[in-house]
Amino acid sequence: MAIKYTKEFELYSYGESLASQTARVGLAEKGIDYKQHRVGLESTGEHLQKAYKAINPASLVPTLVHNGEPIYDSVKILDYLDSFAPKQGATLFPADGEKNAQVRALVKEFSLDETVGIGENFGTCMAGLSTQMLAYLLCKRPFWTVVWDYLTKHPSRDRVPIFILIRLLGKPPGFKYREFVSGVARGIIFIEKTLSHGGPFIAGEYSAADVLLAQGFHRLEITAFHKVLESDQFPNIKQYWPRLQQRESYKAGILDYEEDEWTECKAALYGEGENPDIEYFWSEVKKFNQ
Ligand SMILES: N[C@@H](CCC(=O)N[C@@H](CS)C(=O)NCC(=O)O)C(=O)O
Repeated sequence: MAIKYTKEFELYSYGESLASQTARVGLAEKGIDYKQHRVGLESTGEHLQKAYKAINPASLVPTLVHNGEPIYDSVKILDYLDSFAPKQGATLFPADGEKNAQVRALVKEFSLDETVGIGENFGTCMAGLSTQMLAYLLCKRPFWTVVWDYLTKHPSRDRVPIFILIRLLGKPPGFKYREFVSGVARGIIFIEKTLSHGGPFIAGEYSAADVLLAQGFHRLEITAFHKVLESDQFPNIKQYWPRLQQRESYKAGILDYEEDEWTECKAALYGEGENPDIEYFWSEVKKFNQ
């Protein structure tokens, strides 16, 4: 189905969505210019309305539209961009078979891969960390409006009960949140160990796996786990994170799209402090390191 367009590449995305950040960092790394269409998520439910469903029937962001043809899923978008412009900008998926397999394995671990359950890889645990923020944003809308919208318009049956529950409670259930924190602790230890190869990026050379970690680490900052990235317990990460931040794509794909409602939400939930579950994070690190 062709979608109306005025520019060769158009992206439908939301500022602080992890998958949207992946697509925008990828576009920046490939040096591809595009027109951005903002699609509101939890605080407005714009993604559940007919206009966006006509572009993406799954009601998810991002959607890349290339000459009117939609490409869904942030990792597929990275793949598409790399094949479209193999010689332009960074190589996201290396040509060498062994390296390529290594990058793809890392990408599977760090992405919002729908073939794994929520909380079963680092990417979906990072998304889980955001549920405190998502609850805050959902609470901007009346309870019954959220229930109606999600029950009648959200195509993902797995996600509907989660959104309704966090809207009802005004926050994620504590035990569930801790499962995500635990998954992130495990992931951080894995990343630290992987980086001990001594190369500048997670697979040695820059790749799609670094695109995913740029948004993942940015999310750790937003959810007030920022001290994890500065800790002497993770010396490799401490050097690696500034390297990602120094890339132009970090500004172009992430910082330039910060949402005011997330800035407000971060201040309301965490102020200048750390995440209330930070001690639990460190206790999980200690447990896994024993
Ligand atoms: N595997 C997909 C996941 C897309 C996804 O889950 N996007 C989230 C934002 S990061 C979304 O649209 N959430 C809205 C919702 O589920 O209601 C991708 O990587 O693009």
